[in-house]
Amino acid sequence: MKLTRHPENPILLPDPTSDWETYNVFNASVIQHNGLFHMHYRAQGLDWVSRIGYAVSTDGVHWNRLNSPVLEPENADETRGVEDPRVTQIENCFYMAYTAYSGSGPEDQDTTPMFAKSRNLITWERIDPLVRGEDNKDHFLLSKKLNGKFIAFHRRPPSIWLAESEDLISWPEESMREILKPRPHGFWDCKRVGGNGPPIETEQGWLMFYHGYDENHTYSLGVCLLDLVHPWKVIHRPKDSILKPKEQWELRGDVPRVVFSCANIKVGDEVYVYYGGADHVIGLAMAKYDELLDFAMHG
Ligand code: BMA
Repeated sequence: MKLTRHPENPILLPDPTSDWETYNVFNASVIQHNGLFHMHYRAQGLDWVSRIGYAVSTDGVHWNRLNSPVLEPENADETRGVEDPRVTQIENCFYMAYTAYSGSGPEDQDTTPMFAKSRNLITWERIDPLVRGEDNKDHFLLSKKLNGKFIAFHRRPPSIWLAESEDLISWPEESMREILKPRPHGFWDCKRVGGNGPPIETEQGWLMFYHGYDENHTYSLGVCLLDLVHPWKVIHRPKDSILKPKEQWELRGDVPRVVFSCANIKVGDEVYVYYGGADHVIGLAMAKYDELLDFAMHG
């Protein structure tokens, strides 16, 4: 099972006439709300600082962008940028997980996994980080609370972890569990793994998308199925990836050989996966929902 690339790829390009999204647009979150697709994406401009831009679409392919970012660095944790947004709607509120990048301090501790909230997808209010003082990113919230608790996925290198919180402020260490590790040498996901976008709820379990990279620093995408009630339990993990860098704009850009995703949404009988190509542009790849689920269960 492989995803099929949309023929109009890449679907979003940097804008050389802008000062904040001049060089790169990548790693986009997309959700559907009130009949529109809403995208939040990471952008880099003349100062090479990452900001988060916003665009809307009626078909998920053609976008109308807002001309200024919706989230910009605001404090010392974010001096070098706000990165890799992942938006989840829970009840009537939107939550954005993003990586604050300070660019100072030890190299493995200069990112902070942050959360912000919004009622309109445009104005965002910062909440709190999931943790501080450790190398941690690739975090996002599950679309449902379980047992009254928010569930977050996050990444403590080299694995995907899960955490629980009653209030999005305190994430007790006792709730943190390692749920998916890299596979042995030779696999596409043998060095590190991290979650993509909020998983899709299915009758068989949470359909979770993740990225992995290998010895050549090639980032690819894959899926696994998590238990509906105990999402820290992996029901099945297919061996093969579902997308590997192949197109010119995935092989060459700001960082070579990267497909990196922050969004996977069900659209009718298909799943749309949005991804950054080589940290430079945004692409879309799709699959039939039934085929993808079958692969996640038996692949
Ligand atoms: C990861 C993240 C992503 C980036 C990827 C490839 O660690 O920082 O933002 O797309 O590396 O460079």
